[in-house]
Amino acid sequence: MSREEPAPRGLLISFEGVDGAGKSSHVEGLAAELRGAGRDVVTLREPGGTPLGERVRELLLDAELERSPRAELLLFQVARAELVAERIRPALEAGAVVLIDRFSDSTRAYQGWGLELERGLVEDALRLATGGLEPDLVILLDLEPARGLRRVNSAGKRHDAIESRRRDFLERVRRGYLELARREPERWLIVDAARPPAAVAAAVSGRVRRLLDGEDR
Ligand code: Z5A
Repeated sequence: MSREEPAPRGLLISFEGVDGAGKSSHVEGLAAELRGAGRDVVTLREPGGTPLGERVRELLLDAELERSPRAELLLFQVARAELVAERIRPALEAGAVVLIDRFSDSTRAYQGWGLELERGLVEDALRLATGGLEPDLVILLDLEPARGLRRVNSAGKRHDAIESRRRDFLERVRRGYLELARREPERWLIVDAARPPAAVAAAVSGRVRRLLDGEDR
């Protein structure tokens, strides 16, 4: 884990991918499996997870509310700073496995690649929010954006401010994720999220078990 602040003892595992890739489903599935094996597991999602973060989430997902790219970048970091301080660091210090539905790489992919904000700005904002905390493992559920949106729509979920952006935005986001994964293959797992849920879950579970057994640390 790379960090600028004291070393937490638990493990931080993030799930990333375009909308509808299956992150929420697999966070819950993996949490159930790990709890069944006697692990202390905390599940979180971004943006949100604290009273302040949930208020910021409402602002961010409000399709009627216009925002500039920099304002959006900062709003995500407000929610994240609170989550890191109030939930993630305490859980890691207590030795828990923290499974989080989106973390810093969502900002890199959506605000960096998607909105095309300068990389240095994005990294500065992230450092402010996280103090340098990065996941031990990033699980990228890789899916063609159009397919993810079809899944979201058929699940009856609303089309929020960010989901309603054009397809070329989400194509850039996907390319961003794949580039991030290519740079750090030892810390990222890319799973083909077009495969059936059981196959995706098996790939996720195998890699996480190796990490927990200490083989990948
Ligand atoms: N955002 C950002 O821009 N910058 C940031 O820093 C952060 C976030 C942190 C949050 O939206 C938005 O904020 C998001 C990024 C942006 N952009 N958008 N839009 P959210 O939290 O409301 O939604 P989401 O994160 O995009 O997740 P989602 O729409 O809930 O999708 P998901 O969690 O990846 O998928 P799911 O709910 O688990 O599955 C969707 C459906 O597909 C469901 O019916 C499943 O049963 C089905 N499914 C799942 N896996 C499969 C497989 N393998 N086959 C078939 N069907 C499947």
